[in-house]
Amino acid sequence: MTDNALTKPKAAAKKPVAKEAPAKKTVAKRVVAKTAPARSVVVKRTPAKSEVVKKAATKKVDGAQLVSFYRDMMLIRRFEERAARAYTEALIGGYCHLNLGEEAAVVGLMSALRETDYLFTNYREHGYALMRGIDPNRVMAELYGRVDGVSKGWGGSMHMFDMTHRLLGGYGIVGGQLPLATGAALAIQYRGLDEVVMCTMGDGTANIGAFHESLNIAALWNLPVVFVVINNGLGMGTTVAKASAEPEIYKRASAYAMAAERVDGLDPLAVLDAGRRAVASARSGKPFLLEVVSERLRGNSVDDPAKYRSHEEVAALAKFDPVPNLAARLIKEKILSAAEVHKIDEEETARADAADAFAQASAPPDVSTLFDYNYATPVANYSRRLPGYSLFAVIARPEVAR
Ligand SMILES: Cc1ncc(C[n+]2csc(CCOP(=O)(O)OP(=O)(O)O)c2C)c(N)n1
Ligand SMILES: [Mg+2]
Repeated sequence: MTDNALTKPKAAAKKPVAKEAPAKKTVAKRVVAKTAPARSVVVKRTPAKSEVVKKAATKKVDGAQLVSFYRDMMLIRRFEERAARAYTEALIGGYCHLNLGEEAAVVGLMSALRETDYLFTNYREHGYALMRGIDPNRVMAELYGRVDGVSKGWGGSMHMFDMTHRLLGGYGIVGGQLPLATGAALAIQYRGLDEVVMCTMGDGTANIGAFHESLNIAALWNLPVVFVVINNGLGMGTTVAKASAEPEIYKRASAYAMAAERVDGLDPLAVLDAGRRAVASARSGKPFLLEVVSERLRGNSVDDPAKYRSHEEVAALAKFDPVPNLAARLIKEKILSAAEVHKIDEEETARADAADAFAQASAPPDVSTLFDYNYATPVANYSRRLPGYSLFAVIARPEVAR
C-alpha cells in the first residue's frame, strides 16, 4: 500500500440525494468475537481480499544474501532453543520470550538499518540483539543474569540495552518503548542528524494508548521513525481477530496520514525490501508503519503451554516455519547443497552452545552494583536501600562508579 493509497481518500462520486426519501437509520454493526472468523494460518498467509502482503520482487535472487540470512536465522533458532532449555532447567530466571518463528522478520528488518540507526524493541528481543551485532555470549550471559551480560546481568531477557550497538532497549511493558522511540526520533531531528529510529512491537501493542499518541505525534512532526508491528496473530493468548477491530493493522496508519505497508514476515527478502522502503521514508522525514505478518511457533513466553491453540493448529504451523523453508529453498534453487546447509546448522549450533557455556561460567554481578545503572547521573534523594536496610538509616551514597 502506498502513501497515496492510504492517505488520499478516493473522490466520492456525488450522487443527487432525493429530498423526499426518508432518512435511513444507520445502525453501526460490530463484528463480535463469536462471529469473527477463527484465525486460520492458511487464510492469514493468503489473505482472501488483500493483495497487500507483499512478496519479494521477482528480480534475480541474491544467493549470497539468502545464505547470509540463513546463517543468521539459524543462529537465532539455535540460540532460542538453547535459552528455552536453560529456562526449563531453571538456569534462567524471570521471563523469557522467544523469537521462534519470527527469525525471517528479525533478520530482514535488522538488515534494513544502518549501524548508526537506533532500535527500540519489546521483551521478545534476543534475535534483535544478536542481529544488531551484539556478541551471542553477552546476550546469553544476560539471560542468565551474569556480569558479562549486555546489561551487566541486571536486565535479564527483557531488558537489554547497548548504546554501542544502538539497541536502546527491550521493554517489558507492552507499548512502553513507543513514546521513548518517538522521543529519540525527535532528538535526531532536533540535532539535524541523518539517523533513523526503528521501533518494533507486537500486534497486541497496536491496541495500547501509547500507539495512538506516538504515531500521531510522529506524523505531525515528521519524525524519522519506523514503527514495525510484528503481527504473529496473537497477543498473550488472544487472537488478533478477537482483539482488534481492524485486524489489518497497517491500515491504522491512515488515521495519522502516515505511509504504511504490510509484508510477508516469513520471507526475509520481502521483509528486507519493505524494511528498506520504510527506513528510506523515515530518513526523508516521513514516518512509516510496517506490518510484518509472522508466526509465533510457541507460547507467549517459555512458561506458557499455549493451551488456547489446538494441536492441529500448532501442527499446521510447521509448514510456515521460515527456517526449514529457507533451507529447502537454498537447496532447490541450487544455491547450497544439502551438506552445506547442514554445515551452517552445525556451526550456528556450536555458537549457541558456546554462548551457553560462556554464560554459565560468568559470575553473578556484585550486589553492590545494583543501583549503579539506574540513572545516567547521580540523583538527589535517590534511595540506594537494599532489602533489610532500616528505613531511617542514613545511607552513604558513594559516587556512581561506571
Ligand atoms: C502494559 C502491559 N500489559 C500487559 C502485559 C502482559 N503481556 C506480556 S506480553 C503480552 C502480549 C502482547 O502481545 P503482542 O503485542 O502481540 O506481542 P507478542 O508477545 O505477540 O510479540 C502481554 C499482554 C504487559 N507486559 N504490559
Ligand atoms: Mg503478537
